[in-house]
Amino acid sequence: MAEGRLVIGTKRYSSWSLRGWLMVKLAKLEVEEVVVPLAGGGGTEAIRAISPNGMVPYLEHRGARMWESLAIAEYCAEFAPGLWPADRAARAHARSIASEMHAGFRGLRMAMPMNLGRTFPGRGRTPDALADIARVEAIWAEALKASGGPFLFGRDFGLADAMYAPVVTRFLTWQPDLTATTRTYCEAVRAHPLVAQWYDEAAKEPAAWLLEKYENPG
Ligand SMILES: N[C@@H](CCC(=O)N[C@@H](CS)C(=O)NCC(=O)O)C(=O)O
Repeated sequence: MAEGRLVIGTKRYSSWSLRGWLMVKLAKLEVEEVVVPLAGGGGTEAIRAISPNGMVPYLEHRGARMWESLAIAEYCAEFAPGLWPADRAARAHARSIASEMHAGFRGLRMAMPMNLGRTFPGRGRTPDALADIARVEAIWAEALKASGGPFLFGRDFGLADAMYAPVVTRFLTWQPDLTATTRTYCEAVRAHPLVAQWYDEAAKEPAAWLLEKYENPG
């Protein structure tokens, strides 16, 4: 029986929802999934009516209420501590890059929004986006070198990977020039069963949920 609910937005577009959903699935929390189609441009009325900050993901579980994906990450790690690396220094590293994702990369997010159903090769390459991509590639290369991959902190897909999974989808959609290390990591993330499930479910969303601004970006 469900012990709460996870409220998320349109799977095709909602990058933060993907993060929260992956975390909750990885921790195996039993919650009902509530998908609210994004209105576009923020301020979706149905989300504001449910979530304290008017945003998704929003999680309720056994009397706890959480918004902000890092709060959801830490809650999930209470149930599944292995979602952060076991080694203390690696764990500090994982939390640092997860926080860096949460706080930054605005240039990338603005120029290359998530759209799981389209490809826009060669587009969106603003200077800010390219600078963010260079930093993301450096972050991934450092973690993968230390861990040996295929995921950022080793064999298992963890919370740091969940934080960066929407960046992988952006790279697959917008196809900037990437190093071989980045491309290999993107393939590993795309092939993860939960990421594949999210893509499959996104492809089944109704056409009425499509938003012009993401389907035909300027
Ligand atoms: N800082 C938040 C960001 C959440 C966020 O920006 N979510 C977007 C969807 S990807 C949202 O809910 N926007 C409101 C809307 O589109 O109505 C987090 O870490 O979860």
